[in-house]
Amino acid sequence: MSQQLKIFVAFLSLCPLLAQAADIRIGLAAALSGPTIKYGGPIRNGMVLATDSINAKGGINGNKLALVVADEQGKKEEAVSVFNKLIYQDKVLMLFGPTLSNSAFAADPIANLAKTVVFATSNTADGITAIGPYTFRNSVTEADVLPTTVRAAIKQFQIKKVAIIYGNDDVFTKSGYDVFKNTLADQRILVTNTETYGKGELSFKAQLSRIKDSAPDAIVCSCLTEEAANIILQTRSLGMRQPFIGGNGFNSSKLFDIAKDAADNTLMGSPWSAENATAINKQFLTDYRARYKSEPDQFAAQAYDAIHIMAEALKTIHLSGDLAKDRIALRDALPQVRYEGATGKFAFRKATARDGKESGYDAQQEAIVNIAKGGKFILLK
Ligand code: 1QQ
Repeated sequence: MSQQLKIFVAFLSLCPLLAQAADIRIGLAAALSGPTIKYGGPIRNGMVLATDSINAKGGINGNKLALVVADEQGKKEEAVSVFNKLIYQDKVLMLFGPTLSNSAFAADPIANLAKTVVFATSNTADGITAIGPYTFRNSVTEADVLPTTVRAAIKQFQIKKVAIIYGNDDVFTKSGYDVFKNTLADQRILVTNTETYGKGELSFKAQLSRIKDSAPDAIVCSCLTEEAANIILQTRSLGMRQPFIGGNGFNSSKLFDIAKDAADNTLMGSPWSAENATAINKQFLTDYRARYKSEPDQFAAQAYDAIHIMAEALKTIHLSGDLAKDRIALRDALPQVRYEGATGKFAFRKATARDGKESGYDAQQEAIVNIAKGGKFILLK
C-alpha cells in the first residue's frame, strides 16, 4: 500500500469517531424583533450562555450543542413558519419557544404532529401543555404563581377590594385575568371594577378614571410589560397611589425603563430572584453580567436553566442518528429530569389532559414574591 493510501485508510478508520462527535442541533424560536424582543432578547442570551458553558466543558457525551436561533417576532403566524423551518429544514432534535403563549397555541401543534419536543421557557397561560405530549415548559403557570402573589399582597397592604385591568386580545393576559378572578374570589377580595384594553392601546385614561371612581385598595393588572408600565404611569398622573399586583408580564426591566419608581410597591411572583444566593445563581449572574453588560431577568434565568434541563435528559440517552427515533427518546427522557438551577429546584409535573388528548409536562416549582423598590424588584420579606 502506498503511503498516501495508508494515510487515507487511517483517516477512514477515524470517520466513525468523527461522526460520533457531531453537533446536536437544538432550535430556538424567540421574539428577536418588534416589541416582544424585551422578553425574547434575554431568553436568547440565557440560552446562548448555557449552551456555550456546556460546550466549553466538552458538550454532552462528547457531542457539542449547536443552537439554531430563529426570530418569530412575537407573532403567531411567524411562529408557525419558524417552527416548520426548524423542524423540517434545520432538522433540530427539539426546539425551545415561542416567547408568547399567544403564539404557542398556533405553533405547538406543529411540533406535536412532528413528534418533536417543544419546550417553553416563558409560556404561562392555562392549557399550553394540554396541546400535546411533546409540549413541555419550565415557565411556572399563572395558576401556580398568582394565588401566592395575591396572598402576599393582602398581607402587605391590608387589601379588601381591588380593581382589575387586562388585555382582552392576548391569550396570556386573558388567561391571567381568569386566574386572578378565581383567586380573588377564593381569597374573598371584592372586585370593584373590571376594565379591558386591546393590543397597542396607548391611553388608558378612560379605564383608569372609572377605576379611580371605584376606589380600590390595589390594582390587579394582567398585562404585558409595556402596557403595564404605561398603565402605572397614567394611574399616578391621575393622582392615584394604589399598589399594583402583576403577573409574569411584569418580569422585565422594561417595566422600570418606562415607569421608573412610579412602579414602587408593585408585587409580582416568580420562581427566580437575583437575590437567590445559591452557587449556580451567583455563577449565572456573574457570567451574564460579564457577557451582556446588563442585568439578567427571570426570562434569561429560565432559558439558562432550560438548556441545562435538556442537557440532563440528553446525557441519559444514546443518540442513534435516526432523527425520528432520537426525538422520541428525548421526549421520553425529559420527564425524569430533576435539576437545581438558577431558578431553584426543578421537576416536571404531568399536565392535566383535556379533550381526551395526551398532555405534556408543566413545571413543578415554588414561586416567591418580589416587590418593586427604587426601580427594581427585590424579594418581599
Ligand atoms: C406568556 C407570558 C409572557 C409574559 C411571556 C413573555 O407569560 O405569554 O405566557
